[in-house]
Amino acid sequence: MKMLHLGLGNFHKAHQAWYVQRLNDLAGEHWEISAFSMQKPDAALELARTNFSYDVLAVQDGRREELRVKSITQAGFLGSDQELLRELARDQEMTLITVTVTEKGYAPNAPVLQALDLILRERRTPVSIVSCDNLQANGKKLEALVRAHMGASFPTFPVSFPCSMVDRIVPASRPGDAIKTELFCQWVIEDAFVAPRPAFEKVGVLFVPDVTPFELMKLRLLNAAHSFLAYWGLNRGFEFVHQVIADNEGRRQLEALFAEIIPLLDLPTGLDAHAYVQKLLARFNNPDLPHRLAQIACDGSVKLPQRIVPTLLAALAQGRPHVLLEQTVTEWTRGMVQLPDELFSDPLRMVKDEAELRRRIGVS
Ligand code: CS2
Repeated sequence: MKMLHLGLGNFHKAHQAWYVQRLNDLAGEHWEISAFSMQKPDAALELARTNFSYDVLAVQDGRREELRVKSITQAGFLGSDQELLRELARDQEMTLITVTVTEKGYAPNAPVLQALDLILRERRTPVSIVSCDNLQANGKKLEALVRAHMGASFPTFPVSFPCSMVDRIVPASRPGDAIKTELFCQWVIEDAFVAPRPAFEKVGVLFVPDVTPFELMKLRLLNAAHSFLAYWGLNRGFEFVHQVIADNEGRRQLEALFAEIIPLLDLPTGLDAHAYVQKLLARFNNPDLPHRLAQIACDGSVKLPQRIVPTLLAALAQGRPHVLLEQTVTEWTRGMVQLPDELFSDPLRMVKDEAELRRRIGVS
C-alpha cells in the first residue's frame, strides 16, 4: 500500500516516515511513501543520492536509539514531477496523503494547494489527507483552503481531512548527516478516514474522535515555550534551547510563562498540564540535541498567532496575569527591529520570506 507525502523535510523523515518504518518492521505491514518537496528539488535529490535510506538517531539523557529508515521509496519535486504526482493520484493502492509544509504553507495559492488541486482532479476514489503541521484545527484549515482553491472542481467522492497533532523535536541537520532527534515521539490523529490507512495504532499512534485538547496542550505549552525561548534567548546572546533552560533567569521566566498559560487551558480530565510541563522541561534540557533558537525564531509572524496570541487574548478577556505572554510578543518585535529597514518596506514580503531574509543578513 502507498502513502503520498507533500513537504519533504527532516521533520517528515524523523516522524511520519519513522512511524511507517517501525510499522513495517514490527507489525509486518508494507507501506511505502512517495514524498515530494514543494519549494526546491534538493531534498528529493538527496534521498536518491543515499539510495532512499537514512538513519534517524534519537538521543536523550545518555540513551540513544537508531533506526535505519527506508520507508520513503520514491521522491519528487512539485516543480518538475507533476506527471509522477498524477500517476500516484490515479493509483488505487495510494489511499493516504500526509502534509508537512509548516505554518506559512497554509496560504491561498501556496504550492501545497497546487499539488492537492492536481492530485484531486486526477483522483477518482476516496482519499484521506492528514495535515501534520503546528496549526490548530490543521485539517479543517487545509480543507477550507483546498475547497476555496478548487471551487466547483472539488471532488464529489469522499475526501477527508483528519486533524492531527504531531510532536517530535527535530533540529535542522546538514545533508548527508544522520537526522538527530529526541526519544519522545507523539502523533494523535482524528479518526476520520475515508480510505484504508496504516495500522499506526500498533506503533503507538493515538486515534481519537477529537484532537483539540491535544493540540491546545502542545501548541500553547510546547510551541509557545519554544517561541518564548527563541526570542528571549536570542535577544540575550544565547544560541541553543538547552542553554536558556540551563540559565537560572531563563528557566525562571519560562516557568512564569507556564504559570500564566496553564489556568487558561481548558483540558479534559486525563490531560495533566503540570505533568506535561515537567516533561517538557526535561525534553528541552537535552544538550545532546542542540536545537538552534534561530531555527525556531523563523516565521514568528505566522507562528505567534497559533502559539501565543489566543492565550494572550484569553488572559486579557479574563483579567488574568499575562506579563510573560506579552513579553514573548515584545521580544519577537525587539528581535525584528534589529533587522535592517529593507525588511519593513514590504510587510507581506517579510511574512513570506522571513527565513530567506534572515539568512541573507546572517541572522540564522
Ligand atoms: C518548533 C517546532 O521550530 C519550531 O517552531 O517550535 O518545530 C517544534 O520543535 C515541534 O513542533 C516539536 O514537535
